[in-house]
Amino acid sequence: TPRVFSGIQPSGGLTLGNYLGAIKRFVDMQGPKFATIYCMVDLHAITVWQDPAALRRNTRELCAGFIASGIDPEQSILFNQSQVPEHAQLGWIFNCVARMGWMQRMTQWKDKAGKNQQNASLGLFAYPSLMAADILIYHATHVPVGEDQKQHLELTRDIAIKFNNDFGVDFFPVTEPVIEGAATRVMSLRDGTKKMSKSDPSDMSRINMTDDADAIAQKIRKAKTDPDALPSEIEGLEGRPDARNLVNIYAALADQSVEQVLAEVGGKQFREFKPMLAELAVSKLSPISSEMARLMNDQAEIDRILARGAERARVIAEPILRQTYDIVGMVSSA
Ligand code: AQP
Repeated sequence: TPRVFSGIQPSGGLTLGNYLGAIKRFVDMQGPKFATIYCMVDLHAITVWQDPAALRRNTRELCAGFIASGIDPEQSILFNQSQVPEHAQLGWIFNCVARMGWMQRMTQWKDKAGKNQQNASLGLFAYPSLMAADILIYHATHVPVGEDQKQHLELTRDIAIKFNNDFGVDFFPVTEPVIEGAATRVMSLRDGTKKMSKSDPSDMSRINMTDDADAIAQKIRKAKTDPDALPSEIEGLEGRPDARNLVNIYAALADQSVEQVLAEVGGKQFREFKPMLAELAVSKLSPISSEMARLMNDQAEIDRILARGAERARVIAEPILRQTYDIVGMVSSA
């Protein structure tokens, strides 16, 4: 069975962007077609400063978010990255395969490092190389992600190809990004040209998975829009990023296409559409947030799930690391 791998950073609370762009699609990929492996990438999170207590809490809350959204920890392998040391070990090998120039071209590096690159961590620069290791340590072939991760996945392919060429082997597979659906890029509620993000200083820019019904309704009511009515065809959303964003969110939450949504709501004003969207969002998200809160009451159980997931992950990762070391020429004890 082909393997699916994806991860989310415990660098803050989950947003609607993470849910629609990633977790909801992770749930869809569970089933007989794929072996699914989902990870809380804590080693990635610390590429920028994380308060240790907050990191621990965010990791557990993220695990609760996965399960509350429908990831079954029996069917999928669910774990946190630092408990499977093979990620970091393969990441080091890939640091020696990847080129500085490749990393320098990454838009996430440029955005996150900002003007003062000299002051960014070395880990932030090497982020995509560790991400390639996350995927390839399982020989995963399918990686569901949001649009913003496309460039990193291309780099993962480049690393796999260069490794195979350098050592004259056909060892690492070339992975396929799976970027599908209406919400591969959920935008800020305050600015339809900016990605909705955990780390945006404005809480009004995003819907958090832990927001209550009132907060969700208020954020949608205050979301930026334009004065025009909704179009009945998709072309009518061109040049209207805020309108497009709300329609995309509606479509993704309702499991409909954008065309279907516009056929239904075309001609309506935002003052009519926003309450519809708020009601839909609350009906889909509040069961998840209450289940998250319930799961967070038993942290020992969450820790057991993560430890068990890590054990299962290592069964796959350990032999692949051993073979990699062998290909590279490391002397082993066996
Ligand atoms: N706005 C988004 N729309 C669609 N997908 C999104 N993803 C993130 N934001 C959106 C997808 O969620 C997965 C996990 O992302 P991540 O936590 O590893 O990192 P990120 O992309 O950096 O997320 P944030 O929320 O923007 O965090 P910060 O603010 O810390 O940088 C990925 O599949 C991503 O595509």
